[in-house]
Amino acid sequence: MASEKTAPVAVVMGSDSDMDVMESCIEQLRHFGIEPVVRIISAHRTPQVAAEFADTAAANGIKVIITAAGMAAHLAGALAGRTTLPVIGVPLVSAGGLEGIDALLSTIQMPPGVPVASMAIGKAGAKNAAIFAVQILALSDKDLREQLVKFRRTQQQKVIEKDSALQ
Ligand code: RP5
Repeated sequence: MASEKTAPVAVVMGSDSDMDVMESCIEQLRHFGIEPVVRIISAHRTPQVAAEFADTAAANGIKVIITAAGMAAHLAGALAGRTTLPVIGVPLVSAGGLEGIDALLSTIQMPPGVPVASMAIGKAGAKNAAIFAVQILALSDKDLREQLVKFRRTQQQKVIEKDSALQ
């Protein structure tokens, strides 16, 4: 795992039970050559650790923070309130929860002044969080920009091939 000093992206999840879904986020980042800092930090169970992480993230070289949490998912907002780094939130489905709607609303409904970029619920959101983080970094990174163009082209080609196979 890359050290916080050099990794530009952090993937922070509220529980180890979120890891199954967030693996797809981590894998997607690796596809673009980014080895993220991965942490399990809970806004509710370890609030002091969350505060310290947010307070030191920028100084540790992190440029984008991706968070993932289920239920009353306050992790993204709790971190966003303590840093000016962009925070991307992935709402997750939890056992006994409300199919992720609870986490979606908790993540997305931020008060004006402290934005969180909320993705879709679950795996799609986890993957998109990685791509969105890359898009942010690509603003000042030509290599990432080129990789994104290639990624989109490959994606487009796959759909066209599937369509052709049906004709
Ligand atoms: C959230 O509560 C976590 O992000 C997780 O999605 C959910 C349940 O956590 P566990 O009880 O599985 O640790 O804080």
